[in-house]
Amino acid sequence: MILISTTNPHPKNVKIMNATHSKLLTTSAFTLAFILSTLSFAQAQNQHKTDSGSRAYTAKIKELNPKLTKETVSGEAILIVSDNTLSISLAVKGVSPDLMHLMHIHGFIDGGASTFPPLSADTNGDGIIDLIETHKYTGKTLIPFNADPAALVIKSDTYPLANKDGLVTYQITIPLDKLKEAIKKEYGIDKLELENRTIFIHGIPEGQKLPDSVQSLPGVPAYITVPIACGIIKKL
Ligand SMILES: [Cu+2]
Repeated sequence: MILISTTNPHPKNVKIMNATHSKLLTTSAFTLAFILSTLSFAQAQNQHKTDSGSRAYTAKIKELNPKLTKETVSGEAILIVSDNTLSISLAVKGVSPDLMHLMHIHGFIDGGASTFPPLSADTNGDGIIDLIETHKYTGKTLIPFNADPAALVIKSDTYPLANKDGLVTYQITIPLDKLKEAIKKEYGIDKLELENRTIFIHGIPEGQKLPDSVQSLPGVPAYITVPIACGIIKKL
């Protein structure tokens, strides 16, 4: 890196870089830093090619079911398709601290566009938009943000753990071919289209009160799957 080279004739630049680093977790700086680092990596790998076909997507994560979390949940995810890989990076704050949070891309099998679940999505009127009530707006669970997304194992204990301040982060790069093959086999989806699908963050602590009417997947307690935030994926 030129900026931190000892022969750098402009030592002030080092200070600028440090200032940038301290702001990494503010979402706009986070976005930019991640995109630049991923794209420059991809470019370096693609120098011999005329068209890398890189595409970048972003999702603003906003809270769903605000009564379930003490803090306002907000964050951002960046997805980059480049050089036959998918890189996912996410930072969300305000979630339940010290808790593993299930998070996924949800979507419709037919590729239909998701819409952010409105308050009226709570069809059983228990004050909570549960996972089942989101299906009409955002489709079903497709790709897990765990240690091996392309394996498509939704029931997993390798989802990210929020820190003591309620910040949860996730970063992974996976082979695109493997993911495309898996979603074709598992869901019959021919084309991996990320735009207008939805990223969901789930989960509250086991002891936290939930109405009995809150629905979940068969055999999975509602406190694990109840959505606390989501964001629609848009092409940059
Ligand atoms: Cu999910």
